[in-house]
Amino acid sequence: PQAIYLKDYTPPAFLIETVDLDVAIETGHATVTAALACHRNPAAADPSAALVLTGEELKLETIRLDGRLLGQGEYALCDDRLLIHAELPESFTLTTVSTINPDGNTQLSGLYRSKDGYFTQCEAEGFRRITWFLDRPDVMAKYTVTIHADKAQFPVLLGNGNPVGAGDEEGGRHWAKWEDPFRKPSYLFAMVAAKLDMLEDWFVTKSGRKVRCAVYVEPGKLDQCGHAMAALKKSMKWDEDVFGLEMDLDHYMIVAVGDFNMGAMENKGLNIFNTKYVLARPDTATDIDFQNIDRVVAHEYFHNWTGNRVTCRDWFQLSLKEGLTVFRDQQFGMDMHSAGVTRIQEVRTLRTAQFPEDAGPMAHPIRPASYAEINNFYSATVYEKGAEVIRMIHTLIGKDAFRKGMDLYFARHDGQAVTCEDFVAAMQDASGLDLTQFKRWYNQAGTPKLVVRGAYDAATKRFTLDVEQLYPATAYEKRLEAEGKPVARGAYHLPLVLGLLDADGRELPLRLAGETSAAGTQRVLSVTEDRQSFVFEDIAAAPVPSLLRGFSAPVVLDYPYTAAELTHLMAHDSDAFCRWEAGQRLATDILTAGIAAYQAGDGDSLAWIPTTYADAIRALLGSAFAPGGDPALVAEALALPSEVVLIEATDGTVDPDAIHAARLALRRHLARELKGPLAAAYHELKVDAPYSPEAQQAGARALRNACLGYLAEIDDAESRALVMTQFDTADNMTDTMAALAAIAQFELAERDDALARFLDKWKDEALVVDKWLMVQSTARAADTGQRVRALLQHPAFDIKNPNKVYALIRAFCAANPKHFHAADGSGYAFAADAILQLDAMNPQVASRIARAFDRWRKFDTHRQSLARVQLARIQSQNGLSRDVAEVVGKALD
Ligand code: B3K
Ligand code: ZN
Repeated sequence: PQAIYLKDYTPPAFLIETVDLDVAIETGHATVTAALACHRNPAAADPSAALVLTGEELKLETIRLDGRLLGQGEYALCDDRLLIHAELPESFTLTTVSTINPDGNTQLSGLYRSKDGYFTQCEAEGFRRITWFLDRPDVMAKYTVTIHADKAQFPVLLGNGNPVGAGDEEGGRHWAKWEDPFRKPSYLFAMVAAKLDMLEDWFVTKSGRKVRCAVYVEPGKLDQCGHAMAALKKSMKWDEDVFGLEMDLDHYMIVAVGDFNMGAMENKGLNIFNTKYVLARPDTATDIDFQNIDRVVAHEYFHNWTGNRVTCRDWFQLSLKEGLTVFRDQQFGMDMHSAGVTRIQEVRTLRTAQFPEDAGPMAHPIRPASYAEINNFYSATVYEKGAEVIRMIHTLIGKDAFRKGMDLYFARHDGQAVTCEDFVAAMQDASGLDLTQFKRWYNQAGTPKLVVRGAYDAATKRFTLDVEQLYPATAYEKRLEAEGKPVARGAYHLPLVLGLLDADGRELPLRLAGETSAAGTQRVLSVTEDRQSFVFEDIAAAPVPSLLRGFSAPVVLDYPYTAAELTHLMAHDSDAFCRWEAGQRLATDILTAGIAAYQAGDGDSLAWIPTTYADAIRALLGSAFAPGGDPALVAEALALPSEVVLIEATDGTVDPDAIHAARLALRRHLARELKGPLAAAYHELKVDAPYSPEAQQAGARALRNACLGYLAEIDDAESRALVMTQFDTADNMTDTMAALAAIAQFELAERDDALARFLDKWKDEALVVDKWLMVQSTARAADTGQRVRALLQHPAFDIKNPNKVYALIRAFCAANPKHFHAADGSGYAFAADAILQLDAMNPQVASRIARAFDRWRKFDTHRQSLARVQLARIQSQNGLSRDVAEVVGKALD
């Protein structure tokens, strides 16, 4: 597919002042009339450029210029473009009438049918599937929309902004008109015509305006939207308190739909959400689901300022709104739940999804210089690493300067479509810190490695840290180089937050060479050079450095910690992330030895497990019950690095079987060694209060279920009985799923019985059925591959529904490496079959599955040849979408 380049950006030749849409939904089709008030853009490069509108899968009926019907010859249709040949005045109204087919729209982009009615998704380029338009974010207009539909079938008609009229029409139909007072890019347009129930509430803003908040859901599900509503009101309050940002509309609506490609969408005043991020009841949703709802509701709400009021000039700038908004929802999460746990979970996400992306064929900086299909760049890099980049600015300039920078950004750019440079300039001007070098984070791909070495000199009482950055070129730079568009690379500017611990675990006062007195026990070092040294004075004895606190930069840290030092940090570090990280590092070192042992045929001897390891974990478990202990943090620490993380941590060829075997053996070893304390903790942590998803209860459940997971590894009658009892008696979905996930590993009759009972109970709750699918697709049981294939035919599965596809197919391919990378190639063939089938109906979903092949070159030559066959088979498919073609093409490059 053809790549497009950031450097080719030019301003649009025309601008659109107002858009007046009329959408009549009939059986089998919809008629869209669009009146666009246009004028030439004074900033256009070519003042005589032609007007070219974009449209996709539209049937053009008529076109008028200031009311005059245009004849043949006065316009031309070519591919997805509508070219106006007629002479154009400085400003004019262009009115098109087109027919579209929302019922046949399986891509779920544009206007489409779902069970309860019609919904839209316009980001990134879906508006062109509704009408002819200048479908690019730097064209901002005021919109009105009039919707007509059958009244009995689709009683709820919604648009952005305020309702300004409604009425009945003949034939049992009705209409409603909505007007959005704010200028916006087309990707933020939304409309809904459906049968839905509504929960209503009110929020009074800090300046005293009353905002109507409404959550619309499938009829009968009102008892599942209270949490989303509460999350919305908390978000509104938080954004006022922390950033001074107030809701600007009288209506804020959230509509939940079961068929949705991603999580949710921030359309102005009319968010459309995947049901997964709205619906929740204690018996249907887990603690994590409740937390995710908080975060996604907050994220979409925060976009109202970071994304909607100030938007992106072009799609290369996507991280301008996404990185910043993820950062904001992360801060919200840290304030609402446990800050440490939240940060740890984010780092885990980054390592599971973003580090592999940076190391694979789809590597790109948070602001890519080129892409073929923009939908492929709603990536972990743009979102999660984008948020890390914002966080680094926050760390480098501090919270107060950051807030000033935000204020300046809005003062300068409210109502505009801007670039990442504009954001960084506001931060630089507000803080006075030169961010020129920092901007490399926007242009360079790859995860830098920070090689740090410490040296203590007893004679001078100095501790010296030598820091070196490594940032070799990635697939991204290599490709641009080959295309003759090389990217300059250089050292990053990053904050290295650290402390030093003495032998008793106390934090040492820190005085850097050249300073007259010590300032605190934690410092933010500004790393800017390829190699740099930092000297700490007055250090009485060799310290243990606590490095990269709070994960202060998205890098791989290379420091030669000994097992004793790691255990010391696990026990004493004041930084929750560093305590967790020390445990992960210790486990990774042990597992690396275990993997080698399994490859050498000696894994089962367990000689690779240090005798002291179980003691360290015993102490860790005990710390949850000590004064000030935090069960939620201990639960995080008890989780060994996942197989996916271990794959990334492997230097050289990955052996997924050895990784699986070593990790499982270590879990079983801990379960046997710590059976008593695990069982005691399990009983002690039982929550007696009525269910609430708040952090303290959720933390207790998390640790209790982590203990259950370990105990289940013992796999004897006693542990199986414990798991079955929890499954049978749990009164909330968190505990039910924890038990079911353990049961799904058993290859016993109990498993099939439990799965059948679960499905029978929940077959009418689509989101719970997704859990049922996923617990099977991620199981380690030997027959998982066959079972997943069989489930494709199960009535509970539906390939047209993205949530079902993600639960069964994507989870298998992305979160079950042992089976996806099966040595017989069955996992690869399964994925390729699914990708080809999906591509014909929903390229965005197909392309996400295709990303499972990203790391195929890290495996042995046998697996590589099996993967290559499947990738080539996909690539040779006729009519392959641009989405999948880009992913597969880059994988094979
Ligand atoms: N902005 C949307 C994502 C749109 C994805 C288009 N393929 C959700 C979000 O980030 O809030
Ligand atoms: Zn977003």
